[in-house]
Amino acid sequence: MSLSIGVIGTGMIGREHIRRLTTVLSGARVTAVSDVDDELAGRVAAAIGARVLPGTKLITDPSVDAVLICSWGGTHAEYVLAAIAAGKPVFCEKPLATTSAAGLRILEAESAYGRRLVQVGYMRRYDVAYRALKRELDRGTIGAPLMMHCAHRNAHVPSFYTPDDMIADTAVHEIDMVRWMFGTEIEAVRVLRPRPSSHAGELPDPLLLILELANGVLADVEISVNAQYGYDIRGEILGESGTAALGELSPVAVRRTGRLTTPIPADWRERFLAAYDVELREWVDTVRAGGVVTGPDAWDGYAATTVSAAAVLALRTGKRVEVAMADRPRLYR
Ligand code: NAD
Ligand code: ISE
Repeated sequence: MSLSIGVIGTGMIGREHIRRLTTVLSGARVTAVSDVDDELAGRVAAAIGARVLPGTKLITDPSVDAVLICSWGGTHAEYVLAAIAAGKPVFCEKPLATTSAAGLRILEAESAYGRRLVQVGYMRRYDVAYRALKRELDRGTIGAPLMMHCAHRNAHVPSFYTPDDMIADTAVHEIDMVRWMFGTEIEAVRVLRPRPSSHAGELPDPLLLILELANGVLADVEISVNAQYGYDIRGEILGESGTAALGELSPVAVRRTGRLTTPIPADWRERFLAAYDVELREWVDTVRAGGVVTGPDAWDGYAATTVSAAAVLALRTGKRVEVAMADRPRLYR
């Protein structure tokens, strides 16, 4: 029997995931959708033969086995809590919550339920290049890690993008990735403001985050959200005896008139296409089999949100901010 999924939020990534669930992956169908934009929800539902339901009704509806949340970040926690209360598996796009307190409420609710139902959409953990980089690190190929240099460049962002979004919406991916890469927590964060780009309007763009990990590794993260030339994600680890970096990913290289050119992805949809496929395929397969999901869990979501909130404070104050994290509940140990 295929898994019946209800999707909340039919914007950019909601529609991407619906396309993936209905035309790429097997074993799942989208039976209901929800969006505060009724007209949009209606159009999306009509195209796939699904029903339109208000978000909280969708979660409890008997035709929905599992929930996929793709609405704006500030709405995620309420829907995740409703899914836990209904005892339904829930895949929540990042961030899990927009405040550390809301993340903590989710940890408490899931712990009280007694079984992990929540997975968070930190898809870099499923990306072939990040996985290869982690394999080299774990094999000890480059010796003990000392630093990681990261860059996260968006060609453009919408005009409503705020300085906080540069961290909570964009840098939060690197925050999750370095925790996973090094298997340790981030203890403190600083945010520096280089000379702003003339393409950035009022935004302090680019930013440079310095993440201090509990194992002594320092990760620097360049966030540029008006990079113009394309979507470019970089990462290099400096170890005691070598370096390992994400490779160049283009399937084609053109040599012509004295130049070598390779295409650069336009945006996250193109760059992480395959990672989203693997991420959702594993989630669907595990939930269908009645298993416990193995991807980034509510603790990972809580930790990323807590570090991101510390980084927002560091951006606003210009100070080094220590990350105040709750004790990890037994369910996530
Ligand atoms: P979007 O604005 O294109 O779509 C969001 C949709 O949610 C909109 O249609 C909006 O009307 C709807 N919505 C807002 N509040 C709602 C509510 N209370 N109930 C139901 N629907 C509601 O945004 P997007 O780019 O698709 O991003 C959505 C989420 O996905 C964000 O949290 C974002 O961070 C995340 N995202 C993750 C990735 C990734 O790489 N993993 C990429 C893009 C977006
Ligand atoms: C977007 O929400 C994502 O999650 C993308 O992966 C990220 O690159 C982009 O900066 C965000 O706006």
